[in-house]
Amino acid sequence: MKLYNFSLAPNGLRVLAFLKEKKIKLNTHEVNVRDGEQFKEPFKSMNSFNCIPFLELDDGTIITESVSICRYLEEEYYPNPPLFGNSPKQRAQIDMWNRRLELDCLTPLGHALRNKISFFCRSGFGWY
Ligand SMILES: N[C@@H](CCC(=O)N[C@@H](CS)C(=O)NCC(=O)O)C(=O)O
Repeated sequence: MKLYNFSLAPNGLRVLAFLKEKKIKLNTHEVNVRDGEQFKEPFKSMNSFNCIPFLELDDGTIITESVSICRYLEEEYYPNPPLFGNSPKQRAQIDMWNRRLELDCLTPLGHALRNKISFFCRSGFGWY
């Protein structure tokens, strides 16, 4: 199993914070998204969304999305401490805050940065 990540990227940091909290050491490969490595092989064939983080399982399965990666690791290998909740109520509350953070905060912020800040446009993050 190998994690493809860029430790300076916000979603990469989400996974790194999760790993640190759980004291998990994973085989990791840095993909420098500032240099556009996500658009080059072998990464673009591994993850057609051209972004990090993504997790490659031993059977070749690719899991993208930071929260899905963390959830998989917790459920399959590292249940303690349980960071996704212990009961239906806790799981619902954790899911609720994750969705609020992503839909109302991170996504609009990401679009604004990508399209308005020249640094991100120049470095290949821009969509236009
Ligand atoms: N929803 C995805 C977002 C992934 C994402 O936007 N990753 C950024 C780094 S934080 C990326 O790889 N950007 C490169 C690009 O857009 O070209 C997740 O949580 O994993």
